Amino acid sequence: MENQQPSYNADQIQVLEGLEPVRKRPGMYIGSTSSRGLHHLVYEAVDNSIDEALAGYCTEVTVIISEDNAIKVSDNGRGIPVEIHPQTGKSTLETVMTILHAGGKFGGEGYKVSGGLHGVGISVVNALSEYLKVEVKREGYLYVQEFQRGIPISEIYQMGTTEETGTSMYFQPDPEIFDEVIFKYESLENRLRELAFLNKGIRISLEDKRIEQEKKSIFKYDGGIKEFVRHINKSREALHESILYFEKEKESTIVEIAMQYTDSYTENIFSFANNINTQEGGTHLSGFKGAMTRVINDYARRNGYLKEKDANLLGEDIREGLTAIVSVKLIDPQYEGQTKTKLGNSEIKGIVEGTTGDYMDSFLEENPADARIIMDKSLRAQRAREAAKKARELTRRKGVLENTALPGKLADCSERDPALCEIYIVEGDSAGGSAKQGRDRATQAILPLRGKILNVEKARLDRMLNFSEIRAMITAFGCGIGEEFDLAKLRYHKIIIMTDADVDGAHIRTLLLTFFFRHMKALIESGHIFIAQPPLYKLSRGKDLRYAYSDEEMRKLVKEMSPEKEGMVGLQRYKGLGEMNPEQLWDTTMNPGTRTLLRVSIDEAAVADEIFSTLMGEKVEPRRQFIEDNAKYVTNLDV
Ligand code: 0RA
Repeated sequence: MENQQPSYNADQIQVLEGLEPVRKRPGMYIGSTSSRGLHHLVYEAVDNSIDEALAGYCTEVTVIISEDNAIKVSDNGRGIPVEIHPQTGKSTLETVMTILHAGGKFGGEGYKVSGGLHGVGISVVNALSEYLKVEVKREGYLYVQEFQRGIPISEIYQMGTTEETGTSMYFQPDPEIFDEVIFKYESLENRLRELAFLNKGIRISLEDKRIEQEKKSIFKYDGGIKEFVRHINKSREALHESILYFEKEKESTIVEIAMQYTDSYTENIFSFANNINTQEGGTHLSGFKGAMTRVINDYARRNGYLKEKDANLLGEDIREGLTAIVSVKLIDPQYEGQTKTKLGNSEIKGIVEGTTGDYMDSFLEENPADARIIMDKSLRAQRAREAAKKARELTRRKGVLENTALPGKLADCSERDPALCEIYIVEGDSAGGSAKQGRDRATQAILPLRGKILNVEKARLDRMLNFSEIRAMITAFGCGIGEEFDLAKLRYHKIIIMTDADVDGAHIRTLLLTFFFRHMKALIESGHIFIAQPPLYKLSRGKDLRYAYSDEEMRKLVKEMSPEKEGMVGLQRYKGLGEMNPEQLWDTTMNPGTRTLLRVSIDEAAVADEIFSTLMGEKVEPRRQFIEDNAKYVTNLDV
């Protein structure tokens, strides 16, 4: 867009909108005012620097969590222009900071590649910060301007000279807007690592300067998504050494794909559009899958892997064990779907299908040894699928998977509206017994599980169905599994995992979550999976009975209950759910009026995958390393 000379093109006559709507309805612009929305501010600021890098003018982005829990995002790009903007009569800097959606249009860039999930622009960060200071190094000078809740509290001023160029923003999110202003290092770290993988060569660093938690991470991947695939596969056994990779530009869309087969039984494809994780997939993913299925079948026929009489390989056969990153960068992305994470641009399907097809055709021709490995894996998956189908038909004939034959161990509830029903998956028969007696029979069903369930990370679906605990869950939930999964048939809208607060309990919980993640992912995505929070301690003094859910709360309660003499409080540490009687279990953990439930979500699919494959996979060393590195994090990862 030519915006330097004044002209009267229709697309340049636009309403200049101030920032009041952003403060009135923040959720509309950043999704929510929870922790998630708070972190979104950082990503919005970082996206602007990434855009500058993608335009070819910036190599480094640094993010600092300052001692006062504010954020500073800096880059070494060209710096936001400071001259008077013809349309507003103010500096471009002030225009970009104070006018909604001004970023792209006023900045004069052809197109913005990242621009955040909501693509809202830096002015939104300004509007939602109680204080923001922007520094621009440009044309020999350092310029500064300060704002409060989006309103300039200074003119733009010069603060000396500099040979450098770049932009930096320091901002304090507004506590009037956000539920809580506390930044999580791990959340920022995960997203910045992902951005570094998706934008090869950019150095992105994160530094925590808060007292007692000083930390620093630096991410720079010259191999980009190729290294992303290696990272994802580090806890898996790769079937071939090389990582398949290509980057191609077609009709101003950049397609970049990396992949590698592993001996795993699940597919692991992550798709991105303009650096946004498209969790619901979309046209780019369809194009990729379509091309893979077509090219591999063609190759299999041409080279005798499939005989004339053989059935074609299905998409799921050729994707078993495949880890892939599909990343596209395009002009004007359209997002659809429930969570607006499904790419809708129809022209992208053909572009990805074409580029992937061309690349795969030559790769298979030029690398017959790797091609053989891919053929063998796909053919084995096809045979296993056919065997599993037979096994399923057999089990179905025996009635095990039928909705009507509810498992014997299930104590069902009487309510029939699934929206009002809950099912507690309880560890062990004894806790199951207490839960059965303590529950609200109308709405709460109890399914006790005996001992450990099978680690599904190490087995295909057909083997899993041999386990009665797995079958009991499938039949109780009522929504089937695998291809036949149907969320609409779910019999309980809350599925609540209730395990002991010890290592075994955590293990069972992880096994259950892995099972849901791999085979009933929609249950997690649609927010139906919860984790119960049983208390860790019982405190008593005379008739005064209280429960503590953390060590911190326990210490607080001890003080509260015995202000004068500490020794008088009876303290019991619960080792398992079985130590509570039915009434106590109801009071502390199951009563919908007073209990706390944690809803399980998978915002960061690649991270979730890493966690499950590392904790549950075959390789021991990465698991040991992961647990060592993340001892603190693992306790919270699944919620
Ligand atoms: C518009 C034009 C130009 C740079 C930028 C925007 C810019 C914005 C941000 C936000 C964060 N970092 C940034 N870096 C650059 C360049 C105009 C020119 O020099 O020709």
